[in-house]
Amino acid sequence: MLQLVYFPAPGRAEAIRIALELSGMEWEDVSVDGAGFQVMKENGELPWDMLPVLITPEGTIAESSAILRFVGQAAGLVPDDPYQRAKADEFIDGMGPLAQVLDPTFGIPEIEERVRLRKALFEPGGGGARNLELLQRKVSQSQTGWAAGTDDMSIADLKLFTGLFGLFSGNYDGIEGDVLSGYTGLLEYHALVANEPRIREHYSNVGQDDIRWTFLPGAFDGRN
Ligand SMILES: N[C@@H](CCC(=O)N[C@@H](CS)C(=O)NCC(=O)O)C(=O)O
Repeated sequence: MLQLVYFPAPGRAEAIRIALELSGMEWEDVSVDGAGFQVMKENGELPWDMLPVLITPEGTIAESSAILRFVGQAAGLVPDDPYQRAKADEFIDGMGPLAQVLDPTFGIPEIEERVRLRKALFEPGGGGARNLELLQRKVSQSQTGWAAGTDDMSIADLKLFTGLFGLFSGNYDGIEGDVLSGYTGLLEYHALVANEPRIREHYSNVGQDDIRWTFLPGAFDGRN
């Protein structure tokens, strides 16, 4: 039995959750709050003092991308071809700056200041907008439509789909879904992944009021 431990949000665990579901392996989704996180940290249960971690019979794996590669293999989402596998890895590693774009805003206690800084991130020239433009360029250059140009959907797509569109769920004050209306290439990519049969099935019980609404087909239609 595998246990994925994270906070009760999609965040850095969501791509892993999809891959675990698609892998058919037995696993448990374990949610902890801030206090639970502190306990794990103080007990030395977190290899890099952070979540998510995957607890396996052999030991604990940390770092969301490493866990994704591990479970993605079992889900058939790691390309067999070495070049394609390297391109998927390249894409995942290249997404680092997107994951970090909000990090400096989390420690800001005043909501007005947090909202102001986050809105600025997605205005022209902001760090968030630069990441969106880069990612849009990457997906538009793909010959197959999949993020890393692989023949089929790969772990890079799970990482991009959840990591990018999850930012616009409303969970992060100041980041609204209408930001994406100017990024038609990213919205086309959203449609490709959200309508992929395995992804569609995975989110089939999710409603519009769920935090995961951003992963549903047509989620951003008419939001401008
Ligand atoms: N590079 C790590 C980053 C993990 C990370 O930033 N985790 C955050 C939650 S998304 C965390 O554990 N924060 C708690 C803290 O640092 O106090 C990964 O991708 O797994």
